[in-house]
Amino acid sequence: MPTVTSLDVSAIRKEFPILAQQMHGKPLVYLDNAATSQKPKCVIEALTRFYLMDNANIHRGVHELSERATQSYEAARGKVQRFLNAAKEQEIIFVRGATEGINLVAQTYGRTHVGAGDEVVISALEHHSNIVPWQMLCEEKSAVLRVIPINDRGEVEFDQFEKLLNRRTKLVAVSHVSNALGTINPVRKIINTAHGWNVPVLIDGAQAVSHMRVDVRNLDCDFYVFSGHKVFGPTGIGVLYGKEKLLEGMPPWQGGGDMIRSVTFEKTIYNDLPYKFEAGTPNIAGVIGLGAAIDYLDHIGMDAISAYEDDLLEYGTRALENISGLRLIGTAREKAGVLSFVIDGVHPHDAGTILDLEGIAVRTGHHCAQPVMDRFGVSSTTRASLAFYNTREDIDALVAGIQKVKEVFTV
Ligand code: 7TS
Repeated sequence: MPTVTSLDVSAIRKEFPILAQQMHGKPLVYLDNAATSQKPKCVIEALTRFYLMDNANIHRGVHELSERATQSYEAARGKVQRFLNAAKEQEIIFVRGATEGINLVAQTYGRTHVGAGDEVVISALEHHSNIVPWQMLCEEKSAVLRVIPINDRGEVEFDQFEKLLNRRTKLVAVSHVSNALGTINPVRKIINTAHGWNVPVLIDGAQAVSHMRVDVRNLDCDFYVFSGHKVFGPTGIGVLYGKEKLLEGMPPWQGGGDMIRSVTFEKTIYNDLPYKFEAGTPNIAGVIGLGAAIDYLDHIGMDAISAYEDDLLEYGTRALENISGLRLIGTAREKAGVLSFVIDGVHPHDAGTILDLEGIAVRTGHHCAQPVMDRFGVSSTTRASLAFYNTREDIDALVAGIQKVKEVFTV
């Protein structure tokens, strides 16, 4: 198998000081990127610089510091717009993360468009944060949640999706990439088909943006959400993209400062997009840090990252397939970033604990996707999840760690 050499991974790793550590006396092998990604120095420096030199509240001060903070904050909105290829900056709403973005859409668009007997369609691959907000909405409105089933590889059954759509369908919400299995969903096809019924589509991109170029105009999705911390940015910041026309028609979610144009006790006039949805002092430093992460990714190139990771995932898949007694959970033909597995006779939690002693960080559990676990008849898996700073050596260390796990459990 040829190695993709377009990324200088050893130079890249120097940008992530956290990786150059030992855990339990072993070099850290960080394979928990689906939970959260590590931050390059430039992101950490952007946060530090903001607090050292530029800290002020935004959109309100006449003084220079506030002006500077506002400019950096709004410049980051432009970076996100270009990163997603959105048509306008006003279509980028800063939120706390993917979870908050989905809840915002459920509580505004959902509450105004979904009524008794209407239907919301999700897939069987969803993270709890793309299930529970829709369940809450459906319960409140006496609407029905419909679920696209998945096959034994962990791929959505597209023909079943087509059958679920009808004139009561008011929204489709699906992940771009599954966090538990790594399946890349055929979102373009899903969006086209839903649009055939005039049904808008929300894409949960939490696990996609760090692995591939995302173009919301090309996808033609109506809403797209992601979290900054999974794309090498800070925690506590995320993005909701929405088509301007839809966002314009939605009521605000939270009320407070910055989201109004004028307030009297009789009537409040709401602010324009995007501020209508950004009540209160936002996570200014987080936004600026996210902007720095996007600059960094632009510099490396999402296409180079995708190609490198595809090769690494292929290498990892082959390596794990060759381990007897190990079963990969999630073998979709289109996958990104995730190797989820179970080992005969070993509880995933025990596997994770032994791997940790070898310096290998993985996640074990249901990955906030319990219905996926149920579908595969397991209560949990061990999940290794990749980023572009991972290497074949990391995979080799994982394989050696798994052998150790097996030794411990066969004695
Ligand atoms: N959607 C998907 C597909 C996710 O993987 C996650 C987090 C979320 C939404 C929620 O993101 P948040 O930043 O708002 O919490 N997934 C994981 C995971 O797989 N392990 O830890 C968090």
